[in-house]
Amino acid sequence: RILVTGAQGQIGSELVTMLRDHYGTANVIGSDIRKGEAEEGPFEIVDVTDGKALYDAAAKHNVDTIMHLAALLSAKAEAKPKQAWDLNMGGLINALEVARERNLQFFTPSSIGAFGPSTPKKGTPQETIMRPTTMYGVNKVAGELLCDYYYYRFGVDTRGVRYPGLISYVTPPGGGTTDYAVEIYYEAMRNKKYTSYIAAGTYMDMMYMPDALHAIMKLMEADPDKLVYRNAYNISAISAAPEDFAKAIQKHIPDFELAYDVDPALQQIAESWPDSIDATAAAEEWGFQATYDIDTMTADMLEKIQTK
Ligand code: VAH
Repeated sequence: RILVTGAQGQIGSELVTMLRDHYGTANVIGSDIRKGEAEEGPFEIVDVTDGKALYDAAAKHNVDTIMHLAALLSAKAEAKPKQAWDLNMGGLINALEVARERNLQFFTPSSIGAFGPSTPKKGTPQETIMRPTTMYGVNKVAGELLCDYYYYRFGVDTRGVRYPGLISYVTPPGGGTTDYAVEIYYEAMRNKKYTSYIAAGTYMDMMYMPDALHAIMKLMEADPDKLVYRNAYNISAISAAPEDFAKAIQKHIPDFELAYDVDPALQQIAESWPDSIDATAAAEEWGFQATYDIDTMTADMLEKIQTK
């Protein structure tokens, strides 16, 4: 039985659905600071900065796994760094404490945002320099170290992946630097035009949500003896800049136009992150593989947004 925090978020909302399809609705408990209207299965209103509330939710449903997704993403975290620290680190240590006290398996994502300007940008290694220049990145590096600590010190089975920018059509993302890559599809459908706040030629790792969710399943079901890194694995699928999305969209909407109005703060964040990271360790240790490339993702995104 699994407790998912951040169940109303971009990843959490689809993760709950996928887990319920896999393990049965009654076995997946969603939780977030507020309840969505269309909640089908078990749900608890939990503020993850309240450790007791988190413990009580895990105990009430007698879960054996916590998947901790509640967090502030990079752009929002840069606007409100102290609140980001309190939620991202306070929530994480509360969730790890519950996992320790109740002997739960644990998943939380890191991000390409854990890397900084001094990190090699192309083929970023699994083990490399990590001196991020954003509060979000500081939270992700500290989070990785904290999760490894709970594994080595207390034997908590913690596992994580470093997510690229995630693209999805179910729940609009909030506050991410990479979210231009989601907005562009909606604007392409609505107006056949999008003005990007990230400059041309700015490469970042990206991934379609189905691959992101599949990676969690693969990692959590992997043989623990094969896991060297645990927190957290580089994974990626696509390395793209805004013009690459435009080219892929124009195959479906030929007169789609991309314009630029660069946001200096978000551009600075994007430039501090890698262009393409190396995911060999994940492939070797637990069989990670992405299935969507920018063309198959674009076809699916446009089709799903059209029906939405
Ligand atoms: C963000 N989408 O932009 C998230 C993610 C790598 C980017 O961490 O903050």
